[in-house]
Amino acid sequence: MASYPATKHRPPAPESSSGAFWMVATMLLGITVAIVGFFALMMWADARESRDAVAEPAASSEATPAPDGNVSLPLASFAGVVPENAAELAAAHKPYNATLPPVPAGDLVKVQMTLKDMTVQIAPGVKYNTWAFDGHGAPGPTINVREGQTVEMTLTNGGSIPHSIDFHAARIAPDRAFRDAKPGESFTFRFKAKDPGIFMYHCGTKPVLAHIANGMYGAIIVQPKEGLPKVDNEYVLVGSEWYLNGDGIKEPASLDMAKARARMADWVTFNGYANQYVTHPLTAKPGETTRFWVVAAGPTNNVNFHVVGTIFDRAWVNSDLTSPPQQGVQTVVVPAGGGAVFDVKIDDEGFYPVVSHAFADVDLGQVGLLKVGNPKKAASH
Ligand SMILES: [Cu+2]
Repeated sequence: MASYPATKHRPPAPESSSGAFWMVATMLLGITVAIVGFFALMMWADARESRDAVAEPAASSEATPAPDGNVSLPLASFAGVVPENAAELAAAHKPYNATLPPVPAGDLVKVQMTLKDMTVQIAPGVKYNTWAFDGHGAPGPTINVREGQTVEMTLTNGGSIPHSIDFHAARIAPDRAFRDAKPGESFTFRFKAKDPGIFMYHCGTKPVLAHIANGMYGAIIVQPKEGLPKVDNEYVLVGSEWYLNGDGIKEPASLDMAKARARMADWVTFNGYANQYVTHPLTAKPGETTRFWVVAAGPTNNVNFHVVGTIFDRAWVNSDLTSPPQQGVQTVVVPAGGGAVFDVKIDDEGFYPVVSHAFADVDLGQVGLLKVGNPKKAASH
């Protein structure tokens, strides 16, 4: 900064004591300028520091708590954690019946569901506190109707908090039909099954992520009026994943909402229990055609449906049963909240793994076997 000699602008100094006065005044002015300069420098440095702090990510190791008190990191995984006698428990487990139930007769199909808090096993020796369906667990019962039938749904809330039921197969005002039922309350609504396909149903009470993650889902099938090509075996597979706050071995686990948000599943299943159709395979005879009705319940994961060792002869992608099926397809994405239908004719005896080809999910339990004929030994897929 340039400085100017004060004397230049100074009026002529009177003789004697006024010289000392100007000397003191000049010194005071100099000191003032120095102080003001010092503070200006400090303020500039401060401003620069705060700008840098905004630009740089927070270095703090503490996670920000989520609104429900969960912290987002770190998250503990219980993937694959089973007790020592897991093989024995898996063999003793009664698998969820995947066989498609028959279509009831008549124009009106009455469905009764009771929601209930219950502890179920989701893998050998792994217990989980669900909000699920009385008499079924998770998934709920498979409903199979024909296009044109009317479904009369009676929902009873036997749980401890409000729940609801959202049918993707319905065209209906959701604020009335899919409303919350208080604990102990029952209510009934009807809808006409107008659109053929396989559809998800689920509890739609907020937060939906928690209600689906806790087991509140299932499949409803609407057969097209004119029917699909006749097949020999029909199986329904509902994909879903589980997020645990403990290993579930000594004490039942409950939902870890932070893991559900982070998509960090511990177990991924077909029909609610890891690997159950590996231990208890689905069956077909050589030369038969098998139909898979698949829903991805999520709450978040898709099912990348694939049968190892074969190719789909017919695939109704997105369960659009009003259009011709695709042919010769290897893998089809069934989106979370969506469905698809697959026909496969297998001639050679053997074990054919049925998977989501997102292999992290196979690793976490979303795999089964289709046993064709009477092969000697299970495949190792
Ligand atoms: Cu619910």
